[in-house]
Amino acid sequence: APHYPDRLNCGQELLDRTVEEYGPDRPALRSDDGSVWSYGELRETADRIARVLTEDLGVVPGNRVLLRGPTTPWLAACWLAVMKAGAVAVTVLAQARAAELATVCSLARIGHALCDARSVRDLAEADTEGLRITLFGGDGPDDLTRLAERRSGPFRAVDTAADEVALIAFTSGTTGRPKGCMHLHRDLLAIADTFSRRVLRPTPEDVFAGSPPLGFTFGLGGLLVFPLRVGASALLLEQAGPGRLLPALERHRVSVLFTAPTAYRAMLGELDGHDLSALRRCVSAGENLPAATWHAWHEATGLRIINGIGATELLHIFISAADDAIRPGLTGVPVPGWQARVVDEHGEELPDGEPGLLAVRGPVGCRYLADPRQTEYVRHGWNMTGDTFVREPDGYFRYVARADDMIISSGYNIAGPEVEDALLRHPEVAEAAVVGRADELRGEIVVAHVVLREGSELTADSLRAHMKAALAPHKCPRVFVFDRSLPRTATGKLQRFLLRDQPLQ
Ligand code: 3SK
Repeated sequence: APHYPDRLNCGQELLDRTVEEYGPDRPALRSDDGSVWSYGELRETADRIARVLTEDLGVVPGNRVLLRGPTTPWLAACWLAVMKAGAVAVTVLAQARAAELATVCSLARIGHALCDARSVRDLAEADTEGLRITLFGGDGPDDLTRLAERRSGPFRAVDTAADEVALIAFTSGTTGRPKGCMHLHRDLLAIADTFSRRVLRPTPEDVFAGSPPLGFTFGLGGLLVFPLRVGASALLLEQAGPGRLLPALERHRVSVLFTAPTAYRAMLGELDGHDLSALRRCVSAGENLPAATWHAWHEATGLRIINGIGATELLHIFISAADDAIRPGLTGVPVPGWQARVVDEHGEELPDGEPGLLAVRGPVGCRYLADPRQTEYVRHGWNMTGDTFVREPDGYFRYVARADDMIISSGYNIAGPEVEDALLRHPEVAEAAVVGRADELRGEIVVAHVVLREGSELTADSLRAHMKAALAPHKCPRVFVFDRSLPRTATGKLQRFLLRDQPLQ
């Protein structure tokens, strides 16, 4: 695991030290309109914002500052400014509405918010007594953009302890009250010095891009922390749906891509005519990557997707594999610096080959802000991610399902993702989600929700025949439901509980 000095400011490390090492002229942040901020410009903007925070807004070290807006260079500069000012960035997804924002502001005792002028409505409507909102990108006289113009000169990063809280990343999960995951200055460097440095291995020439927003730690790492740590650049896209991503990858000659399995599948249908010759690294996380998707992407592009599992609680990816170490359909091995094992409900390690609960530990741990669920997540010194995995005899970890998504039918344990992988191997299936539904006779039955590719007229009978050829009979879905889309969270995770609760026609 990486070691850091006791005093450490991650904003200083990611920005000032990178400028020192690589010079101010290298490109740092790119936008889809072709504009580029060099490292020198990024540092100057972040320093101006840090001055506004400390000199105009009265922010002092330890204050919590909510950051809200689409993924833009200004949002990134605000994040770096908050770090350098020794304050705590509080992030929440753009999709969060007034009620969730009010909960977050009261839980995290937020005094200040820096908010993109386009994203203010819900925040302004939220019941957030005492919150001071400063907008950026607008045209008001008090807009942060104006205030920052009036402040200049280098800002010396506050001398923070390596284990001071730097970030509170809120996750709403699939259900329940939002949880704030507190991360330290050293944690933000640790994700760059473990997954990024040891598995991804970027160079200063790389151009990063992807779909997860900066408000999701998958995006914060992949689009800001990792490129900055090595002096590379990142293309920040405000709209990064598959339709936008593909042309942007081509136009900006992106070499490192971060996105989720659904986006890889969606891009597969649109690849024709796009020049992706600059692309050399493709990272997939946020959801399980089915082997069918890995192979289809490899066949179409020649690129081997780096699969990974991460969590907001642990900031970024902790099991993965790259290059020749990749085994399609498996997640990989613990990232150097991390440990993982499969345990039973008492925390006892299970033999290889037996499915159980994934337990991990490493340089970053789960620290919920004032939340009793802390003791469910951290048990016996291990972080319990809530996933069921199998450790293969060669040490590779294979994803089975979310622990609460296992289907039990006629006494058999069935993992939805295995059935989904078989569905996705049918060329006319675009998306698939498999859930268990209560059944008097069998306890649960396997139900497949399927989205077909455009123009497909595939019937349940032919899909049933495909599944019978692919899987043991007890795993084959009894019911097929054809949907136009599948319900997903703002971070792209399938909301299986909504499918389970949906009435069958
Ligand atoms: O939540 C996730 O799935 C995730 C994946 C990779 C990195 C970070 C996160 C939060």
